[in-house]
Amino acid sequence: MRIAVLAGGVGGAKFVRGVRHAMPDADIRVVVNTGDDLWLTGVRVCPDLDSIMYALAGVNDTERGWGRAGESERVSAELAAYGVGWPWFTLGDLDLGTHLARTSLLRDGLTLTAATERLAARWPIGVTLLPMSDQPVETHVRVADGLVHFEEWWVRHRAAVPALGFEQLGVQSASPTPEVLTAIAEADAVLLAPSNPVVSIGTILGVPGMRDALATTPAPVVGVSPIIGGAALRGMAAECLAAIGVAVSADAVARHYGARSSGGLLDGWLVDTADAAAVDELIGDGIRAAARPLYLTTLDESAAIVRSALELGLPRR
Ligand code: FO1
Repeated sequence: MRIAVLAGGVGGAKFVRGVRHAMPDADIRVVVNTGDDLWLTGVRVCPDLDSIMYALAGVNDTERGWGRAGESERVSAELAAYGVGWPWFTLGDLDLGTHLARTSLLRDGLTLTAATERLAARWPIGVTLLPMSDQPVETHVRVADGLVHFEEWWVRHRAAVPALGFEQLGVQSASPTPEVLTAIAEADAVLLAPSNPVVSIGTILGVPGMRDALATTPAPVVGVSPIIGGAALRGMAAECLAAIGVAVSADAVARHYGARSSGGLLDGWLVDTADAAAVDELIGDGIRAAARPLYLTTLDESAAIVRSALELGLPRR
């Protein structure tokens, strides 16, 4: 079975581990958001690609949710002493190994896709990690006094500075990679991870040509709600949704993605039992909805969510 998953960082990593656990023999290709990427102190940092790679390799810091387990910060302290880089955005020593290797491969002329394949080959991660695009697309947040990189808004300001909107710098000249288009076209099922619907899934969808690929694939497209009972599971999905005027609810996000039968994305949508009341209305709107617990607590629970999404019984078109 071939499964394509659209995913962001921390939430996406947990969900993709669930996909791999539920379908260990499947060909799993993960289309990863690169909107958080940035150049910092001379190296290319790809937060969502690294969060998923480290989690699938089992070397991630499960406490912080990002970066490497057993990390040290000697180089980062030196950078801070020199006043270089972002003192509030810690690049650990092991993590810097990843960024240095990636930067070296990019400087050798590899695409981000090829560089990612080289990095991930170090571990048996069991899935294929595919950057959404090989062209840079960087999410910036419009705040009262200008534009800041997403990571500055997210990490330095903890999203406490109201976001007036989001801009993906470079998106107009970006396109999905051939590998991404093939993964979506050849999939038996396409899953939208419960990642941030604005700055993670939304950024992936914003790459010109991505929505067309999802509209034309014969595979059913099934999403998992990142909102449970009106609250975001993690991160700042609530702040992001507010910034684009979408209500913080499981059915509002489904409607934001749209029913495929009326020109949107979704064939199916999983909501948590707390939002079961929305199921009938969503079905009325052409989205095959179902309710089940959606907390990605354990690996078995994550795998059960994935199986529920795949078992929505949606035929290939
Ligand atoms: N998140 C933080 O809250 N503080 C940090 O200092 C930080 C550093 C960092 C370095 C590399 C990297 O790949 C991720 C890092 N993150 C940090 C997490 C990052 O903000 C998130 O992984 C995503 O960008 C949001 O999903």
